[in-house]
Amino acid sequence: MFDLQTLDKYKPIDDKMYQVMDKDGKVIIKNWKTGLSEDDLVQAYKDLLFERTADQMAISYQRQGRMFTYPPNLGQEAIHIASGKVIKAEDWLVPAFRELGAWLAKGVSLWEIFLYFKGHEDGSKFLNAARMLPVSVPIASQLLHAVGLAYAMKYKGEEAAVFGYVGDGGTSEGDFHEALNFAAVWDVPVVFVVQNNQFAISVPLKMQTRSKNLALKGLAYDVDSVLVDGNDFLAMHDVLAFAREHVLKKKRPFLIEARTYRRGAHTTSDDPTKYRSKEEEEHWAELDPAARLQSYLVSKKLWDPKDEEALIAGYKKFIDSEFDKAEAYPDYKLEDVFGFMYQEMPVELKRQMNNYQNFMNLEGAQK
Ligand SMILES: Cc1ncc(C[n+]2csc(CCOP(=O)(O)OP(=O)(O)O)c2C)c(N)n1
Ligand SMILES: [Mg+2]
Repeated sequence: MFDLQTLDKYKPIDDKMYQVMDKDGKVIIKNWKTGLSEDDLVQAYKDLLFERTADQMAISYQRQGRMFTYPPNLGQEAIHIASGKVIKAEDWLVPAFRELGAWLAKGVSLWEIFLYFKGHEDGSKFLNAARMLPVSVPIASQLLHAVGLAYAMKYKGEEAAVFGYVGDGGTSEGDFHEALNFAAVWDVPVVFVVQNNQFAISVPLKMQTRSKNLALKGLAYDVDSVLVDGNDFLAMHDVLAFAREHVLKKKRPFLIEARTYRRGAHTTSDDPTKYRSKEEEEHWAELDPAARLQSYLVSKKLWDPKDEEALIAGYKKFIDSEFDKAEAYPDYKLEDVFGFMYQEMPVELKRQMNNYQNFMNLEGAQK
């Protein structure tokens, strides 16, 4: 349980990090209780395994040349699965691009995600996910949209929260600071979730900021903030559930720095062996969120690792069938590349489209 007293105890200025489990999945807080049922805890672990399996297979499809690019989630799943358990249907989810498990919990279909990373914008339609924005590639720009959405909800008198995601690198962007400032000045219910995975592509955190931690950055804007172990599912769930209640009750924003590690590459175009050590990777492998949640569940006699192989085999079949759906989806039409900018296409854009069409009709151009 995380409450106001806990918030007071974990002051970002003291660089204290909220943690429920140690690296072996043992609870380290006396008299700690979770807000989740046993079934929820088991389902959370299954969801984590599903995200991890889908992630590995996505990398493999990309390596087979069947998908353009992909940003791996390995190591950060506890943040995503805890988010999925907390974010309600009426809340908005405003993603960056590395929150796969949270998107799935919101109702996005895996085949849509594959379609998007195959370069097809229809993958952002999210046919079954209400209240979720598309992936935002311009780093941190999404947080301004998150604040705008929260302001609109406040204006309409809606009681719901907005969850906006950003990376550690994103906290160096002006948009991050503008978003925090507006959220605080306008008194809007946004939960900012900073996934501090230690890197912005190849730039390590210590070259990114001189701030002791990233939760501190919220305080200057009078935004309540906390640093939490992002590889600790139980801690993440506590803090996210508290944050949702807090922003709705106080009608104020809240910032969470989730400390984690991107165990994979930045995207499938990256090679992290060029800029980080094996020792560092091994250190973080020991703090892996799946292993810790598994140990916790085993110690509570809620899980038997023997069941995992069959479960994952079933997931793989399903994931393959979702990829087949994405591959069977019709190609986009040339007009679609130009068509979504304006309600009516301006003359200049039409001219460009015609030029492009003519070019594509030249012999050999289609190659
Ligand atoms: C405004 C902007 N600048 C640069 C880039 C190129 N870029 C893509 S991802 C990335 C690093 C982001 O790091 P972080 O915010 O820590 O997120 P992570 O990739 O670690 O999840 C950069 C610089 C971009 N997409 N947008
Ligand atoms: Mg990062």
